[in-house]
Amino acid sequence: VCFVLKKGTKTNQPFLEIVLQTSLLSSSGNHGRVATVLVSQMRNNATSPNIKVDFNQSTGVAVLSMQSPPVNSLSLDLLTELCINLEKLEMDRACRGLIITSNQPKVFSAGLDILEMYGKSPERCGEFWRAVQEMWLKMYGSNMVTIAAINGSSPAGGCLLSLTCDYRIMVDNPRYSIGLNETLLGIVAPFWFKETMANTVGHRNTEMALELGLLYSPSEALKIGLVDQLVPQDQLLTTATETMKKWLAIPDHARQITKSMMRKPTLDKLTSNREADIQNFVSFITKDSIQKSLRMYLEMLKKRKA
Ligand code: CO8
Repeated sequence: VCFVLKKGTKTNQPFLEIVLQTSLLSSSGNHGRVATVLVSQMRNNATSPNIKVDFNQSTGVAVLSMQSPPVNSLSLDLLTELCINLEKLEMDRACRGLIITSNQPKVFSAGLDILEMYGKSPERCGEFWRAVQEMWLKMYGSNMVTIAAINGSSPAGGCLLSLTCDYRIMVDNPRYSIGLNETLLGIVAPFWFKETMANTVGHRNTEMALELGLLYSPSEALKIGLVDQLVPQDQLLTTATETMKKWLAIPDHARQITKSMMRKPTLDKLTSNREADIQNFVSFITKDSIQKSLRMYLEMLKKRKA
């Protein structure tokens, strides 16, 4: 079934679900979780617990909203749902564009769920990291036109998620920030985070940003090209929709081949090193000193709130 069905193949819902189940089970080994999410998706075609998808058949554009309170932190559950929905859209011939945004106030995504990396077994950490890789591979390698409509803060993994898109539009509110701030947590952004950033803002900006764990205001982010456009909150989705029209006016095959030419070298590096990258992550994140740094960061977040 996997070989027969591709994006562009006419298919029906049950068939599509079989493909998704096959591919996700083989990559995550997470049988119970995937099965649960699939069952809930079959009940409600457009919404899973932490993700809402509005697909407009006439424009060919889907709006995917993350709705995982309080801050859309990328937990294993959210990542799994994200991957399932992305795969579903990718395989739907009618879907040519994807706008990704947040239904949470003030936050696009707080990045990877720190609780998934703190006090967890090596096996669980490995499972989590595979899901992070899967999300990145699907987003960065997507054939769809992808636009991030960033309506709140977007640190670390949240920034990475928006960097995987073809175009980024951010709400112009100085209280929001975006950047790869991993070093502030005492952890190190892996090579594919770094390359996604460098492919967008260049080597020098990335070097400074990553070493210092910089979080940029929207206007600073615009200045270095980390985002492409700033808009007031109430114009975010209309601007994203208008921008999408421009991108969709380009013939799909020419745009897709060009995108692949730009991104393939980076994608290939992770694809051919996935297992080693998981091993690196697990041995790094489970070190006592790194666990201590994460605990201190979590405590800092709590104190800041109080
Ligand atoms: N993971 C888990 N919980 C989180 C996270 C997170 N990333 N971010 C916030 N929370 C929790 C808070 O602790 C708080 O919990 P509680 O209600 O129990 O006290 C709750 O979410 C709400 O948070 P805030 O009160 O801080 O919400 P605000 O609206 O005031 O602020 C922010 C929102 C700006 C997003 C703020 O929460 C924040 O700065 N969060 C931290 C973001 C961050 O630093 N993320 C980095 C994650 S690491 C990552 O993505 C890449 C890791 C790569 C690993 C590589 C290793 C090799």
